[in-house]
Amino acid sequence: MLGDLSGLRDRILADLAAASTLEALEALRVSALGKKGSLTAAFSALRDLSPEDKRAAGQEVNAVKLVIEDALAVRSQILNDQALQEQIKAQTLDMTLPPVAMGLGRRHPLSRTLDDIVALFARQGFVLHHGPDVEDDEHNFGALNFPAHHPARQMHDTFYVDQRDANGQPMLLRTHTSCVQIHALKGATLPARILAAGRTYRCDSDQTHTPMFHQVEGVVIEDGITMGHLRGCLETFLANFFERDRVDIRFRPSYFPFTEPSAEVDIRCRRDANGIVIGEGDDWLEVLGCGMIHPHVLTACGLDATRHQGFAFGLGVERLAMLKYGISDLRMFFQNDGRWLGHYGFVG
Ligand code: 2NL
Repeated sequence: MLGDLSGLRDRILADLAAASTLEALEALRVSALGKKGSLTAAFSALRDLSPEDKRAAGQEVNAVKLVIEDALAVRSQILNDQALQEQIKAQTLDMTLPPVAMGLGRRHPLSRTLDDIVALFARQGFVLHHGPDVEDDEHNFGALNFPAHHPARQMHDTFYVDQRDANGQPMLLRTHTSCVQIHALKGATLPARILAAGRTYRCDSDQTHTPMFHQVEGVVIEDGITMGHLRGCLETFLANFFERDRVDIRFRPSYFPFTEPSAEVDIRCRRDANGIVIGEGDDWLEVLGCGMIHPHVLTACGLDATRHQGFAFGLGVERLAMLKYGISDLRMFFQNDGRWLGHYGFVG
């Protein structure tokens, strides 16, 4: 047993050098140094030697054991490093890659709806404008013909922030996207087709209201523009949005401070057991609001209301997304439930 000690050592060292996984290395350790291991057997064989031989042979076996333990430690270090490198490589996330393209996420149905709406109005020549979420009283109310202390201001359930404007009035979170239109109209060259899209805020939360929601608004100022043009613009948009050849709409008289006359727009629909079918049937469904821009609004934007006129409309993105995709609970939009997004989200 002790005779081929150097042969045993060389074989074990060769096996160690060839071990390519930590599991294989552990198996080798057990087969050499374990209870029934080959080197352990060499130690046991010392028992049968004379005391003089035992001493010299014992030192030899011990030396081999130390060499093998060293080799084990070195190989173990190398394999551990390799395993770590592989783990790091496997876990690498390239944050610059679009998650949707990697199959890791979905486009939120609201983002998709908002982009679709903007693209459809862009086809009709509207240019998209942006504005701040925190606004002053003048842009959110004053310029839009909400008189001071008018009850309509309360109707909007405004969120005020701890900051004041140049007139000492508290700043607020915009309650509609119309303020973006005011900013844009103030510097506009005419004719103008202006679109505003984004987040709006009202202190209201129940089954059909969330404190943050999205609007798209359009304003057109052009010589000779009429309510008839407004109707055509909305008919074209709604047919495209709901992917129908044409849709019937009807205008119902309404009231907004910033338009006169004002109308609510209904779309023809049918309600059946599966929900609402848009574009056919004998029912009507309200989809948006619109009107001719009030002269006070034009004046507030520095335009001569005796020479210029225009139309405007506003719509709720959540409402249109719910109708198009058959989503029944508004609050699901904001819960970021992965299962819900997996169902209603969009790939690409
Ligand atoms: C609705 C109704 C509407 C407008 C928004 C507007 C903007 C300016 C001047 C006049 Cl600068 N009007 N916007 C007009 C009519 C209706 O929104 O139900 N939105 C969800």
